[in-house]
This record gives sequence, C-alpha cells and structure tokens, in this order.
Amino acid sequence: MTPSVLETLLHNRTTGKKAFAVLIDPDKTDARQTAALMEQAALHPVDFFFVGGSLIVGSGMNAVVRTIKENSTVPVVLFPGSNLHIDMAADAILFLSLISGRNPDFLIGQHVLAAPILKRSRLEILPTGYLLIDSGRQTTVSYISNTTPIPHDKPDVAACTAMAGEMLGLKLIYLDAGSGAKQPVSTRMVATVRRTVDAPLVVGGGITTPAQAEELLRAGADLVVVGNAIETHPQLLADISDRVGEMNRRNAEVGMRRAE
Ligand code: 1GP
Repeated sequence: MTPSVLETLLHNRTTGKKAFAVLIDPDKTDARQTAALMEQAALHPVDFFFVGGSLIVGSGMNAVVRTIKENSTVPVVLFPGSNLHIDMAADAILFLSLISGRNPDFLIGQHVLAAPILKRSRLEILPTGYLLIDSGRQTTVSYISNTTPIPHDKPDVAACTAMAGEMLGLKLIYLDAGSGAKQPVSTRMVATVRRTVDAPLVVGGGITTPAQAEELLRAGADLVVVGNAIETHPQLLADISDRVGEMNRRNAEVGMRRAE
C-alpha cells in the first residue's frame, strides 16, 4: 500500500531524507505547462506537488490536479487559501491553521466550514501549523489573511509558536515567507524551530536557487517548497531536484559509514 504523505514525512524524519515539493499556482499555469512540468519531474524526482495559493481567481484548479494525476504518481497535496479550495481528485490537503496570526477565521473558522466536506472526502488531512514569516514586503497571504507575519529576525517567536502548535496536536509545521517573498525564511530561524519541535518542518517562500534550498534543508527543514521561481525558470525544478538528490545520497553514505 502507498504510504500516506504524513507517513512518508515521518519516515523521512527518522532516516534524515530531505524532500522537495513544487507548488503549482492554478492561476499561473495551464494543462500544457503542467504536463511539461510532469515530464521534467519524471526525470528529476519531486516528492510532492502542492497545488493552490492564498487567492485563486480562475477555475483551473481541477484541471491542474487532474493533469498531474494523469501524468504522474507523485502525491498531490492541496495548499488551500480558504475552504473554497478543495479538490477531491487530490491525495491530501494541508489543513492549515495560521498560528502566527490572531485572525480566528484562519485559526479555526475556515476549518469549521471545510470539516464536513473533508469528512466525506478521501483526502488525507494534514493538520498543519502554518507560520507566516516577514520577508520584507507584504505578501498576498498576509494581506488576504489580515495577519501580521512573525518578524524575520525573531526566531524565538517562531519557535514558541511552533512549539505551541505541536502541543496542540498539529502534525506538520510550515514556515512560509509567502509566495514570491523577497528573501526566504532565515536559516537561523529554521534551525531554532528545528531544535524545539519534532514534527516534520516545511519551509517555503522566496526560494530561488538550489543553494538556498540546500541551506534551508541543512538548517533543519525536512521539505522545501518552491513555486514562483520554477514558474519563471522551469529548469530550476531539475536543478533543485538534483541538488536534493545529491544531498540525500551523501547523507546516506555518511550514515552507512557510521553504521559500519
Ligand atoms: C508559498 O511556500 C510557497 O506559500 C512557495 O513560495 O512561490 O515564493 O516559491 P514561492
């Protein structure tokens, strides 16, 4: 049986395997571009496709999810901005509680509306503590959610927020600088959060190079998410995939040598 997304991430935590997800914004892609990404992903492995965004204007989400499912076995994880962004053809959904903010609608309100729909679905529900981190400019998600991001240089605030989220039972922690952020979350913040929680740590927003992805993974992220930069430079999918693959090979070799 195929492991669930959470099982995969927890297993990766125990083995130290790092993962890479491509975020597809349905407003910025079509079935043809999605199929082209799938061809790349067949040659350069991607662990998950995230689909969604804080604001979806068009009606292309279902077409994107279907195109991925028809062309790839990589799990599709919905990254919703609201209870409207649910697609039954996906494999899983990040059930995001925006715990860095104090807007009850994004802490629990949207979830109440989505709960009966999700209960009837076969989607894997991934309870996720979602932390928005300041990246130097207002992002769509901070505007739409009407929340104040955690300051970029306050790793302890992020760590305490993540800890509280984990204590509340959330299974994943997601540090997000926001789509198209000027700069990613700092490695210092990632390392501080990593030391304080056991849950798999997802980091995204503003990652534009394989080196940044590697630094964040080395700092303690388990999964990096890249969207915008791959839309602009599709070759980056291959470059980041290769870099993460190389990192995992090196880590596995070190592990084997230690075991000898
Ligand atoms: C945003 O973490 C994701 O929520 C990805 O951000 O589009 O900047 O890569 P980018």
